[in-house]
Amino acid sequence: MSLPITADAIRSMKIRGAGRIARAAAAALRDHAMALRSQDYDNFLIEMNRAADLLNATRPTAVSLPNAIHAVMRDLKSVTGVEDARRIVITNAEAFIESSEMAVRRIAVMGANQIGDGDCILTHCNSEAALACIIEAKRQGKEIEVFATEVRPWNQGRLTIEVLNSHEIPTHYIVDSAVRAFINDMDLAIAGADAVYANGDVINKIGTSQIALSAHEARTKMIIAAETYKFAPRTMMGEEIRIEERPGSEVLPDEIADKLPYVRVRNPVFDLTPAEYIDLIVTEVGVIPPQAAPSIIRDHLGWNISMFEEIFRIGRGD
Ligand code: RUB
Repeated sequence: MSLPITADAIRSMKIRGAGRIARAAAAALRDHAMALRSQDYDNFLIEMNRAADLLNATRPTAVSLPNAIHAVMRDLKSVTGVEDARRIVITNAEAFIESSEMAVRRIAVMGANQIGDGDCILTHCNSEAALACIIEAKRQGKEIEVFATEVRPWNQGRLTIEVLNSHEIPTHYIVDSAVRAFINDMDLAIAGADAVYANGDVINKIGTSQIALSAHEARTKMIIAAETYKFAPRTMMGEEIRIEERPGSEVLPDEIADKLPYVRVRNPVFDLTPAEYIDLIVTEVGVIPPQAAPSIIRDHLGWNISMFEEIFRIGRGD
């Protein structure tokens, strides 16, 4: 898929879900590097940075996107020739895609350990990582049942019930507002993540925080399945992650909204679940309490104090 087509597909949510977005961006950068004709290194860098900026601007919340772009583009300044630079992009992109797929497989096994025989599981949105845990539990022979939410306004829950159905997992499909009515029947709730803050707070599909709150009240375990590249290094410096707000027409058709001049539709796509409402985060490098997020950022995303010093130096104008 060409760069503008991939960017458009991410923006319009034809490609969606933090992991898929990250892999699509990595593949688009790889293909772009392969297609660029320039033999001039500086020009190649300018073109690649332009491509990275285009992809980065498609959706603002999933940190997997800038993390994937960083993983593909890193080391580019350590070479001086176009062919070396092209090779670095291709190698990095393929390594990222492979490790991302491997991460989901590892999360599946560790997440399945959290699921017991006979468990009833609530899931929200359509998370590849969360679903992988459920599917693995079923593959291990555990008798499980799932409650899947509808996920207004995009109805990602329909994708989820198709996946669960294809694995012959007994599933109940509920509207988002029915979560509290059923939460006492659940053994655990499991969702994915678009971003994990350094303090362990998690950003995921709108409604996740209500589920976590209900789960907390009902003493139901709340688990997040998240690859390490969903953790947000820049939150170590106190940076905030922007919650995407999409057009109101996704919630209320324009022909109705136009007749209601005093009504403004709000359509935030994600929300933030405080770490205190999350029991565990299942990553490909282990199952951690949310409070251990800084060690993931330091040890697995290579974010260290020298980077802070570099940023502070720039800040002081040295
Ligand atoms: C998708 C969403 C998913 C996370 C994790 O939102 O909130 O739960 O991205 O997904 P949208 P995954 O549909 O708006 O992209 O585990 O597949 O990376």
